Amino acid sequence: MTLGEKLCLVFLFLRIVFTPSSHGNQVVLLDTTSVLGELGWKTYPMNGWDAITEMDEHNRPIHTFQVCHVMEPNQNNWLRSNWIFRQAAQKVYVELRFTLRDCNSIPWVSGTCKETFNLFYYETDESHGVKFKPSQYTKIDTIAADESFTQMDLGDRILKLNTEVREVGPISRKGLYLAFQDIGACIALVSVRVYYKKCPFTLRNLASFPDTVPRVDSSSLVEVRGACVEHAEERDTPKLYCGADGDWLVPLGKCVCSVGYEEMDGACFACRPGFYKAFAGNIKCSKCPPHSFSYGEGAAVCHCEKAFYRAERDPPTMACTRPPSPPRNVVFNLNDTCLQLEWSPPSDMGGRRDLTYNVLCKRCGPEPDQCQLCGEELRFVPRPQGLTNTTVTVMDFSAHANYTFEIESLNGVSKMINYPRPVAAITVSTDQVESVSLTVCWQQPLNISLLVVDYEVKYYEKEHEELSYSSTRTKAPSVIITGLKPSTCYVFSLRTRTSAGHSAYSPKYEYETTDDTSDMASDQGQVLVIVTAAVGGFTLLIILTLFFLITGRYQRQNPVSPLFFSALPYPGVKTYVDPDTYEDPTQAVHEFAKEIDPTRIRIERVIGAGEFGEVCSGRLRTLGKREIAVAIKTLKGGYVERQRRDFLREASIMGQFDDPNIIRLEGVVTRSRPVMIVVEYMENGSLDSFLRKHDGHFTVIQLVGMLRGIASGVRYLSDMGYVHRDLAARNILVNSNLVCKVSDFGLSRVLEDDPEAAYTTTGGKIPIRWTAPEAISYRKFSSASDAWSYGIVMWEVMSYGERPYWEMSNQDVILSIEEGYRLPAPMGCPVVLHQLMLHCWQKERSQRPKFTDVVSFLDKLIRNPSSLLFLLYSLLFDPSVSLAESPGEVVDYHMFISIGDWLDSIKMSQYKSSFVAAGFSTLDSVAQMSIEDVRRIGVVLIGHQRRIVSSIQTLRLQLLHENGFHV
Ligand code: ACK
Repeated sequence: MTLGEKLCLVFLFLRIVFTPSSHGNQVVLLDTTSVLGELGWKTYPMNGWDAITEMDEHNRPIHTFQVCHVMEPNQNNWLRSNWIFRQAAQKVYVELRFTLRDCNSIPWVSGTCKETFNLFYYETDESHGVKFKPSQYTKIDTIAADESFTQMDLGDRILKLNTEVREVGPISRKGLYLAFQDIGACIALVSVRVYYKKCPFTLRNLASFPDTVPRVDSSSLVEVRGACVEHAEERDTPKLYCGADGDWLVPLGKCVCSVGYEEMDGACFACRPGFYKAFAGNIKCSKCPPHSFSYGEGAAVCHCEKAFYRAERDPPTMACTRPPSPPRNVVFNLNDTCLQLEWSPPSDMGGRRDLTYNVLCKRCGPEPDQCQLCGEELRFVPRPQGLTNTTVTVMDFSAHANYTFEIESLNGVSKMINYPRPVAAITVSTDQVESVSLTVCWQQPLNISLLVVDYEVKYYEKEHEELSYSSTRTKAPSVIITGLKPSTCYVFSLRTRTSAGHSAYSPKYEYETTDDTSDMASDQGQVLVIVTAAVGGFTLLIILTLFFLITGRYQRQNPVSPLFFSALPYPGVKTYVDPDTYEDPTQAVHEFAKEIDPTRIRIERVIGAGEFGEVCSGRLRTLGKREIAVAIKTLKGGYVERQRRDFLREASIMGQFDDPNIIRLEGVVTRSRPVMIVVEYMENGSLDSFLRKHDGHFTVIQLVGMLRGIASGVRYLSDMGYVHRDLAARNILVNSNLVCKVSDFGLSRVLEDDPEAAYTTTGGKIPIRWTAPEAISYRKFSSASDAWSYGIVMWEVMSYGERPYWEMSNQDVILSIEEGYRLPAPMGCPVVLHQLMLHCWQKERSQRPKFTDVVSFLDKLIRNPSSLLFLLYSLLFDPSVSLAESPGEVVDYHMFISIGDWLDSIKMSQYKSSFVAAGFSTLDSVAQMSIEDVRRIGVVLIGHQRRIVSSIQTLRLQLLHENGFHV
């Protein structure tokens, strides 16, 4: 045995421990550590490289090749692998692990000992019988050791294992041989691993991407198109790029779950029975709207219950509805030229608001069955069909005839039924038309700054009170009223319509006509004079005095006394003035905001950062020497004039408002530095973070109370003619009493500051998720677009500060809204509140609710919490319906006979034993539980706590309702 062989053999007695390298995205073509039998590699010459196979502790072979002819010159020892099939690889990686002896540590070998070896390859389609010819081989690299070992290392039995990786490629033949050339080093080749890299099969954005082999050129990526998973469809072509290292890069596009399917853990699952999903998108299945159901799985829409329908244009999110009941209380008012029919709306609107009326006229003979349809000679004003008001005027009828009018109420689903629809009928005989006429005059109001559009005189027979009344409009300050009955007491009142709207009605005046109808022939008839005059001052007042001047037969019913009424629609409400209309913005600030002496302000701490500088909390000494808590917005130094103007614009706007639900401006500091805006302090900060911090802590009624406050604030703004444009929970502040106030004013500047605002194609910057479609597309901002945003705020509140549309991109939000998708009800949100949200998100902006109606709707809910269980939103929303009249439909908790059933129904079955173990075994006892109780029994996940607590609240309301509870 040569010295070299001795040196080399020493390796075998040392345990070489190596950790496996990562194989995540590698396809291994050869790994000598996993070959169980002989490797069968060839050596040239035979006594050059030496193959030694040892067994490891798991009895697996370690194939090692050694060579160590360091004493002899001109070594040329080759070791050749077997043929390696390259499979799909275009480029392969060769990983070598070896030890190498340091020549300096071997005496007497200088000149002959080497510290490198060479790696070669030869690509060929032939897998067998290829003779070894070194000249065919291409050199890959000379391999040197990072760490060679010495005699001392041998003594310590520490072996330094080197790992070297080399790339080989591009390879086009079926396979390759590797060859190792030793030129006189002392090497032990411990393992050889040949692999190629691939981007492995993956699922991303509901699309699957196959195993992909990267390009040889490491700077170019392979574009791979994904295939949507089952029940998903492409939204934008899903793509990934396969990088040279086998990593997937740059995900683009995506698939979304198809109609009837929802996303869960990267797959699309069918909606459960009772749920539906009408639009493709990554949204959850929604519960079927009221009066609809889905029996099977994967429903795209829910079918209407028997006798309930959906009109062609009703969105699938809308409850199924039914035709209305007939109109009620039909009355008529007849004079010699016209017949006015009037009725009350039906008691059951069928759950819809698109109510119209048709009037059918029949002319009847003496017998009831001798009726035929009236001819075209009869004129209906405005028309006989499709009436939206509860009145119609019929003209050109014949005297001495019997007419029967059938009035039918219709809504969007009336044509769905083909059986005869119930009508309300009234028969009118025109025999009695004998009347007197009366001229009513009044004096034009003086000093009215507003333009008078016209006057309306309303009158009715005193005996019939206001059941049926007539009214007439005129631009002149007088009108001749014909067709009055002789010897009948009438009640009159008058109102003015100005450019600002209607005034209130004047007080009522009574007048009894005489029995003398002969005046009909005279031009003048009987005359009633109402004298009006205007008094100065901001609010328009009109004095009405009545004189009854009836030629020859003077009668006086009321004492002559001055009476006052307001002619403006909202007495005392100012309109908002855009500060930008002031040439000098400083003038606007001083018009609307008080200048505060800065010595009255004490800044205590910084509470946040605004666009223009810090927001601090502190105290303000009022002029009455009291100290109040305030928030102080500062304008940081180094501002330019434009920034100062933009900063103070907010104060100019806020200073015009005075409402308990609008953040109050205390004043400004503009005459010294820093420039400040001082506003009332709101202890709980902004609503979104407040709700997120207190997830699940409030009752539904408390949340509705907050929403009511916000709606009332925005009602005030819209009455003032101010459009907020950026209503969002982050722009609402909450004080220690949970009172919510609208803040962040400043028009376009607000949007510039808002981190949510994104630039649109039309150039503006808009908080897409909160903004109505017409405002996004063509910047049509109005109180109706504020109503849309208010609906989003409702959703944020009811979901405790969840991000609207979650992680959907702005582009997807716009698209899905366009496709009719609307946010589903947050968990535990009563249906009526979600329906109000949907009402706010009507595409047609005129159909969105007015803030005054929203406030009164929420008031009704607060006054009668059990109404949160009513499903008939449209009934509740109708301002004319009081809750006492509309019991609606109540979710029946009697279905849940046990705690187990209840928990099953809210998908929280896993907590059954926790409830029972903690002694909560009846629904009554559960209804008493607080959130702390829920936590105590072991519900730790916040989402679960929330689901259970909201269901407990509903349950509690149900129980209260059953016990006749009323607030
Ligand atoms: O969520 P927050 O605590 O509430 O953080 C922001 C921060 O200042 C930056 O705007 C808070 N903030 C703004 N105005 C007021 C205020 N009037 N009262 C209390 N905190 C306020 C807001």
